[in-house]
Amino acid sequence: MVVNTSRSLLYTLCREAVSFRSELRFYKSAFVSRQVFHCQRRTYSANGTKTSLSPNICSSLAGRSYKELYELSVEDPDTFWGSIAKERLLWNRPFDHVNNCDISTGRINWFPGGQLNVSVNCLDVHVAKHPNRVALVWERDEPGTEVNVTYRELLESTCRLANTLKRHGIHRGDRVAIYMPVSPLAVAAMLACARIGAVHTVVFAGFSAEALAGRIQDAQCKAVVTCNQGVRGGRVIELKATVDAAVKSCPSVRSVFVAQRTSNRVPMTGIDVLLEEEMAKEAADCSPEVMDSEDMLFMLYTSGSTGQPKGIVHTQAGYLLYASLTHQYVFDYRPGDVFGCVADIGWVTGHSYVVYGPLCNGATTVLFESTPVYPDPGRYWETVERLGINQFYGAPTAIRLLLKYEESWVKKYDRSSLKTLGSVGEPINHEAWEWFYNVVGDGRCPLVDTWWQTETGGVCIAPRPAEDGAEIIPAMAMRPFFGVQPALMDETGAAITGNDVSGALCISKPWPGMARTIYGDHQRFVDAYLKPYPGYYFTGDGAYRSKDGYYQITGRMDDVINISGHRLGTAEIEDALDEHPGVPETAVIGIPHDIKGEVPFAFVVLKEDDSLDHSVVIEDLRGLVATKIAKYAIPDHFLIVKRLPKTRSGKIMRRILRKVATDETSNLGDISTLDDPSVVTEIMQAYTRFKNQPAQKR
Ligand code: 7RM
Repeated sequence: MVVNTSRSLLYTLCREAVSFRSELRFYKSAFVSRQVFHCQRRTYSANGTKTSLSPNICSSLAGRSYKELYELSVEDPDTFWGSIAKERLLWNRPFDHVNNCDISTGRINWFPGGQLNVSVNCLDVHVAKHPNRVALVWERDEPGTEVNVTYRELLESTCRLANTLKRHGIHRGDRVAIYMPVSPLAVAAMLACARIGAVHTVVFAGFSAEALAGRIQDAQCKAVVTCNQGVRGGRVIELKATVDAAVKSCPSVRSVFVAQRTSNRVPMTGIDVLLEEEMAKEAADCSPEVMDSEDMLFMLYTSGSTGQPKGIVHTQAGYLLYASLTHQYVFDYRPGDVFGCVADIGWVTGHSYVVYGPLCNGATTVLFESTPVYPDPGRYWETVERLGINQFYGAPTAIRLLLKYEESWVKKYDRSSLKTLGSVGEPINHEAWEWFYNVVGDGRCPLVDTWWQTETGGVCIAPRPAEDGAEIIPAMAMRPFFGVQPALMDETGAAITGNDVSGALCISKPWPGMARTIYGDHQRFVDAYLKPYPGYYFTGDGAYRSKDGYYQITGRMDDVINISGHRLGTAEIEDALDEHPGVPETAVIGIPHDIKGEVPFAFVVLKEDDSLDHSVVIEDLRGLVATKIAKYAIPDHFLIVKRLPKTRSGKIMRRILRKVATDETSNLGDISTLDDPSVVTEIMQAYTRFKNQPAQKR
């Protein structure tokens, strides 16, 4: 069998699959007709020296193996999830049923009739038992200045913040935008919303004012919680100024709560409230709102294949249960461990594995404010040593960046506290996997490649849990989590049986963590996830099932790219570029990048106008993307072309652009549906001229 371990081969294979926008039938067939080579070098034990499953999944299911538990979870989900939910969550009212779901219409109900409060489950239950246990370790940007927050302190600040929100007219069901870096107050803001039944939407603090405004408008947020400034990698970020610019076009916003991260004063306006000052006036307790299982907990905007980000909705009980169970079993979290997920709270990973999962389990969770290379490339490992981190969960893009430096940046720090390493956000290539496992983990910590999405709420496929001594195959997500039944679909829409096969990755039964809807647009939810393969949840990813029945994710099948683990629709970038008056049309694709995984490549058509200076237009375009979306979304390459390759029905054939931009024009595939095939030569010539330019001019 051909064994090729390079990222680019896998990449090419899965990229081949990619479609014309929304032409599902086309990409189904293109995808399935290609084989993905599965690469197996060495395998590692899934459980290290530890015993298999954490013993206490719940008392009525104690003593069962992974295999037994997994079988029960898919054959009798009601018994499985019902017994766990009863025991692991604190309910105000027990649920009437375990689930009442119809995956074809998108009616997803878990634990109907049940009532609870998420903040109580994350705080009060622990304060009752161990008030002085550290809940949060805030690893601030400047090394050695970390701040510990105990469960009691976090409950108090959550209550003060909740009371502040209430005093300013925020009630159950209202939406609140949180535009803050990772910090204890940001966590308190999320939990304060949960406490009073408000719905938070955290917006990554790197998004532009316009992107923030779009989300606030879509969610009709009544308030924004932010900081005067942020601090990251030694640099100051003007958060409040961005919020000021955003809320100008957001009439729904009545108050902006401003926390002080730095001692600098920033201009204040009439609707601004100094957060800490107001909190100090409020009581340190706040009676929790009793919420129904299926009330909204939060929404989080994520990119799809259209220009409009979607507000993915998660609800209370099912989400919390799924986040906490996966946090425990995927990472083998044990009581007393210090859990270090270095994700930002602006992404779902921060929601489930910095905040909700760990806090529901009473863990000590790290809030990492800095970057992997500040002040130097040893930062992660110096932090691991100083905080005694037991589980380290990060992104392949950071690992790929760090492995370029001397190993001494890792080796000089004591990493003996580490027990589990985790990876998330994009496929992890072999080189990164091996470096993470061998150099960082000294070959002694299981490394789990965890596959999941904003929409899945928590990890769905990961090497653990597994039986005692079970293998881990490098760079493979491998095993479905409890209750998750993956299916691979072929071009006719049928499930592919057997092993050593590839297809569109679906999940065939509802699980408690799955998204419930897209805010304000249930039809879009049904169309995007449930309609493509009736009876299944469609992930948008392709996957390969190995001879042994393990899953390997091959990449997106739609026009979504992944820049440093951040999901972005190419249509969003195109929409920003198309605002330029001299630019009638653009097409953006993703191309492989050593460190970031993928970067955007923009093909730009200019108006017939000799006075346009190309380099000025490109500068304008860069600025447009930065202001409309975020800096990280700016294409790395711009290529000016006369026309785009289109089919007779007017669809851009992105496959051709992808081939050109990755120098793979020897086999362009079928171009018979192109309206005018001569466009291909034209674009190839433009690309050759472009490549021969000095790099800084591109
Ligand atoms: C958690 C998160 C989801 C998309 C998903 C995939 C890709 C995530 C992996 C992965 C290969 C992985 N949520 N993805 N994890 N691909 N292996 N372990 O990232 O909503 O922001 O992105 O990310 O394409 O569909 S997300």
